[in-house]
Amino acid sequence: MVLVGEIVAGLQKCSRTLFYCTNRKGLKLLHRFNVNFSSKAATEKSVPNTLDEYKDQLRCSPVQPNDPRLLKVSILGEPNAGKSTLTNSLLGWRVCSVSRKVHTTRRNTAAVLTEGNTQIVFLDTPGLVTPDHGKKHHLDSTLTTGPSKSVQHADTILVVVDVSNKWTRNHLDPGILKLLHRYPNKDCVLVLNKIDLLQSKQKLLEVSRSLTMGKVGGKDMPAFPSRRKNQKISLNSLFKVTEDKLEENNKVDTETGWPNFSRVFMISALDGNGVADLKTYFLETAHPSSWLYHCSMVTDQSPLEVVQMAVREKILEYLPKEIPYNLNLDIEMWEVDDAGVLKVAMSVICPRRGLVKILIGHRGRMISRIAEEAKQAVANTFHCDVSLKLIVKYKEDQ
Ligand SMILES: Nc1nc2c(ncn2[C@@H]2O[C@H](COP(=O)(O)OP(=O)(O)OP(=O)(O)O)[C@@H](O)[C@H]2O)c(=O)[nH]1
Ligand SMILES: [Mg+2]
Repeated sequence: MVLVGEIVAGLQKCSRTLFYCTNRKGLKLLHRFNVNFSSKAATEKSVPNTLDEYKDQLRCSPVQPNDPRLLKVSILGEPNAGKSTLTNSLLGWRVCSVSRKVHTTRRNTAAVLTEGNTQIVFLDTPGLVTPDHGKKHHLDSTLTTGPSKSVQHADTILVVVDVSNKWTRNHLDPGILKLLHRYPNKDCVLVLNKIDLLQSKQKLLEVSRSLTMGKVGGKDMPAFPSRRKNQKISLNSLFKVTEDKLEENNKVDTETGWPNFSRVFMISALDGNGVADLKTYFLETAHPSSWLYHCSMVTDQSPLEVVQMAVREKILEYLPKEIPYNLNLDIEMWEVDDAGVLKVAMSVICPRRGLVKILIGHRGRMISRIAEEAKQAVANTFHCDVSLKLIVKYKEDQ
C-alpha cells in the first residue's frame, strides 16, 4: 500500500521523469494519472486485453534506440502453408490464429519482434487466392487484396511453401509469381516449411531446385551429390555449397519458380527446426531506419479481434468445412476483474437451426471443448488468466 502510494505521489510530482513501466498494472497507473504515455519508456512487451490499453499502445510513439534498425517482412504463401505458425514461432508468442483449415487468417496482421536495436515487422497475410476464387466462395475482399497490399510496403518478401503437399510443392503459385515479378528489386527469401513431414532430402532438394529454377543468391544450385547407401548428408552443408560454389546445372522448367531468391531455408514452423537461422537472417539484414512501433508492441490486433480469431480458429478446427465461415461472433461482455482475470462472454450466431445443434454437440461437449481451447489460446496471447463463455444462438438472415 505504502509502495503504491509512493509511486502515485511520485507520478504526480515528477511528470517529466522517465518512467519505466514494467507491467500491466503499471500501464494502468500511467493511464489513470494521464501521464503522457508516448514520452515514457514502457519496456515490457504486452498484448493489451482492454481497448483503452490497446489504444494507448497504438498511440505511443516509439522511443528510438541508438542506431535503430528496421525490416518489414511480408509473409506470402498458399492457404495452409504455415504462415501464421511461422509468425508465432519467429516471435515466440502466440499472436496469430492457426488451424488445419484454409483461410484461417482473414486480414493482414502485423507481428512485431524487437530485439536490441532492431525491429522486425512481420506481416502475416491471408493465403493467396485469385479474385475469381474469392468471388466464387464469397470470401471477404481482405483475403484477396491483403497479400499484394502487404508486399507494397515490405523490404523483404518471404514465400512459404508446404513441402508436404505434393500437389503444390513443385511450382510457385501464379499469384505469388506475379507479385515477385511486380517487385523484382525486393529481397526475396524462400521457406520450405513442414520438413518434419518430408524426410527425403533428395525430394527437398528437388523441390527447392524447382521453386528457385536452380538459382539461389545469384548462383546456380549444385547438382545433388551422388552418395553411398546410408550416408548422411546435411542440408545445411548442401546449401553452403549452393552459396559457395558455382556449378553447371541442368536447367529446370522456366515456369515453376523464381530465380532471384537470395536464400532458401528448410524449416518446421511447428517444431521450430530451422526457425532460429531464419530469424538471424532477418536481424542481420535489417537496415538503418527508425522503428515503426513502440518496443512494447507485439501485434496490431485489437483485443476483440484476438478473442474472435481464437474462437473462430477452434470452430474451424472442429467443425465441418463450410460451417465456420457462416457464423457471426459477437462480444456480449468484456471485463477485467481486480485479480487481473479477463472475463469474456461471446455469442456464436448461427444462420441455420441445424448448425446450433452441431455446434453445441452431444451434451454440450463440442461447444465446451471449443470454449476451453479458445480460452487457452487467448490466455497464451494476453499472458493473463481468462474466463470465456460461449453462447450459441440462432438468428435468421444475419
Ligand atoms: N507438421 C507440420 N505442420 C505444420 C507446420 N507448420 C504449420 N503446420 C500446420 O499447418 C496448418 C496450417 O497452419 P497455418 O499457420 O494456419 O497456415 P496459414 O498459411 O497461416 O493458413 P491460412 O491463414 O489459412 O492461409 C496447421 O494445422 C498447422 O499446425 C510444420 O512445420 N509442420
Ligand atoms: Mg494464417
